[in-house]
Amino acid sequence: MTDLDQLETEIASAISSSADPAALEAVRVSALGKQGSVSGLLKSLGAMSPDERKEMGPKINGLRDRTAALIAERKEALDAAALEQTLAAERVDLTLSAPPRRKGSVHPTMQVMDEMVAIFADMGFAVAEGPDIEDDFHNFTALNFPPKHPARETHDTFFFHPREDGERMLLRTHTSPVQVRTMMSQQPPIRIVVPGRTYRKDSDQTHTPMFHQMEGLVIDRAIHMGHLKWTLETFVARFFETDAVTARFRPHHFPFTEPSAEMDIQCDRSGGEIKIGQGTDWLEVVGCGMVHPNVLRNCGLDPNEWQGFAFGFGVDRLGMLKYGMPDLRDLFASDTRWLAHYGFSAFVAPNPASGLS
Ligand code: 2NL
Repeated sequence: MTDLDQLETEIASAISSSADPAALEAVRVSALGKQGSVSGLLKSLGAMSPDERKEMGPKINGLRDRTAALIAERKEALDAAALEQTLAAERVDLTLSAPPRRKGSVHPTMQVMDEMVAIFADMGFAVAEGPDIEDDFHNFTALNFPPKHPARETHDTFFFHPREDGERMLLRTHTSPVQVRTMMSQQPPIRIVVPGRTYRKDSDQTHTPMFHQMEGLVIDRAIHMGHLKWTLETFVARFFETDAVTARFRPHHFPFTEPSAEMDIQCDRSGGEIKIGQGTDWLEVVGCGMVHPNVLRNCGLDPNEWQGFAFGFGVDRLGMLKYGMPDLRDLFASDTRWLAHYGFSAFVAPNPASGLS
């Protein structure tokens, strides 16, 4: 056996025994690569005599061609085997049910607003909305805030830089400017609730710089505090889904109402959670009062002809009470695990006939 035959036998055996593409590639490099054994033989042709080259040239080239063909054949076989193995190992079970899709949920504050609107709409209230960015007149002056009232200070209210005309716009500190706009643009009777975002420079365990309010306003002839009392008591009973609540009105002060009051409802805090409609504790739920004559006049209404009542709820706080959420700041933390727990289905809109929540 010549040296060439010997080399060819060795290469052929290395090719047929290479078990994967990487091993085969190593064999190819050792034979046909730049430093490979067959390549070395091809290079040696240049140094031979013409006769020798005539004899050895076809033999070495033949060796090179047969080696390349063997490698190609082996590569095809290895690739086919790898594919077979993948097909055997990776099966798709078409009977398997699809993994659950992540669903969003309605934020508790929005759910509570929807519940409140559903109840007030059932009583005949319309919903009114207005801008978050307000001017001094609609947020303070029309509402009978005296010129030096602390809420007008930059300490309590977010002000923008003054405009060219000197007007300092602000983030509304309550939704009342929407009621002012409604009184100035519509003839009474007026029955509206105003849900929306409000802003104050407050930040601690029970206050966030942005929070949600729902105010209400009723203007008609001969409206009195009895109407206010029935409206709020009926609302609270429906909201907390109890037959009756015991409420008390504590005297209070707001610049925009006279008289003013805060309404508390009786509750039981003894068991850790708050139970409405029983017990000996009191829970503050809403501020309210009869619309101040100055406010009516500022909005173009004659107080001798029209009277009304108004109220304001803190929506975030009311939701915490109803759904037992201990920390106000969780409402604004955007923690998806918390939201999945306290959130509501988007497919069940609250309405007073089928239940609120
Ligand atoms: C509170 C108190 C209240 C009003 C809001 C109001 C609006 C107009 C005229 C008169 Cl345009 N009053 N709103 C009245 C009483 C209380 O909110 O502490 N809410 C969280």
